[in-house]
Amino acid sequence: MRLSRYFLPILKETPGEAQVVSHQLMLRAGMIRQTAAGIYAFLPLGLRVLAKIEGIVREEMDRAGAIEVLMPTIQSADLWRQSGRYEAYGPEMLRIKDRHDREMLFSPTAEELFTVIFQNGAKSYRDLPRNLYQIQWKFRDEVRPRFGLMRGREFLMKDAYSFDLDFAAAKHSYNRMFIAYMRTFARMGLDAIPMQADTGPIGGDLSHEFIVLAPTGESDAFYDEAWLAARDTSAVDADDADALEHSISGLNTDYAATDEKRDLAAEAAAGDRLKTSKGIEVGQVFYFGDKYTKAMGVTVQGSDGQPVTPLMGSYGIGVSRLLGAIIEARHDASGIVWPDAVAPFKVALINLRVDDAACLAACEGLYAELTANGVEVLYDDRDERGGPKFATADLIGLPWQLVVGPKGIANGVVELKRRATGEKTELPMADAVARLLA
Ligand code: 5CA
Repeated sequence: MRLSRYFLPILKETPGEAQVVSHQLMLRAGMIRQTAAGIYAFLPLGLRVLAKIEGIVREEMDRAGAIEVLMPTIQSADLWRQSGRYEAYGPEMLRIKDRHDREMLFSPTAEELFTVIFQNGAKSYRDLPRNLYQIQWKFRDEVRPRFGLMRGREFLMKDAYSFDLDFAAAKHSYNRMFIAYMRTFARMGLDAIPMQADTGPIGGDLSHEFIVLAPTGESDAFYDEAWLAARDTSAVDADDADALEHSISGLNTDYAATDEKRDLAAEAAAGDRLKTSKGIEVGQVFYFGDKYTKAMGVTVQGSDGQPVTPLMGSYGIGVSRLLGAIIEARHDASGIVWPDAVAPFKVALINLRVDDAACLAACEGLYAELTANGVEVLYDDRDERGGPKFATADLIGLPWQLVVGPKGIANGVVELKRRATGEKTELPMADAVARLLA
């Protein structure tokens, strides 16, 4: 992408409306704009990151055996009356009337709809286990939307719903999601700690929140410092229910709980190892058994011909919130430092002298070659001085900067800078290309 033709409305000043660094940087880097309280437009750069995050979430869900669907955002009140949640949900639910005076709502979560859709398609025990998921916009009329995408009113969520015949199978489904979440967040460069959590309006008695430690987080976290060491869950075999249960209970021997689930005896046992911190909840998993299937009269035929009420869990990831969480974890004084896996482009190609024929030819050649090889390049071909170009590249945080100037070109070299470390290397053009293709 040529910057001269892109839509990247950078702000020079930090907007007064933003209190936390991720919100400030997203506004300054031209990623998002607020259109109403807690409601945001995604500009091209923000949309690219959102799509990268979605991509990782989708790959890990698919790998865990979940099946993607897409449900409507607008649902009927009657559907929610079947579970009793239409009245129970309270003012966070955005209630709407259509032209015929029918009561509708904008989905804040989707247990009811997935339950009905599942019932419609599943008749016997052979249709279970299943896990259906979507990546879809939600609306919650939060009293205090704040911190940009972190507590929005309209936000993008990945929500998955599992259906099983008995508790052992349902626990395996829960564990599969648990391990998929560990992998998902690790791929985004985040250390997310699973913590025992309260279930709130979703219900049930087993739940974990995945918390990224950050001073600007809104959750209170209490955990054993053993969690601060990296955990590698990549080798765990999620198909083997016993091995998976063993790995997860192994992980959970180290204490970690949110405010509502604190266990003072466990905290005393942790002694000096107990840490407290603010954190950002990037995902939550719930097991709630037959809460919805029973209320909504869902059964399938069991292997003995008798009706069985499926047991459910639901599993959410705050996809748009993750943009904020990643920036909170990965930034410096000059701007965002994107982890490679979610960066909107891999390289900022910076031409220091657009009026110099040799620089121009070198940049055009590099841009063509990198792009042809599938490298995502944002090419700063604007007629600007070096200073603002470097400032823009640092602010938007692309992992690499490839800098082309007249002195270097005279000697046949370009400069490659790694955004995360600031390390700069001068090297021949072909070597720079090879490094970026690796
Ligand atoms: N139905 C269940 C799981 S599918 C559910 O709704 N879970 S939840 O309430 O925990 O939401 C899932 C995730 O959405 C949360 O972990 C959080 O990361 C994100 N989320 C919740 N509220 C907001 C909000 N107001 N703004 C941005 N993200 C949010």
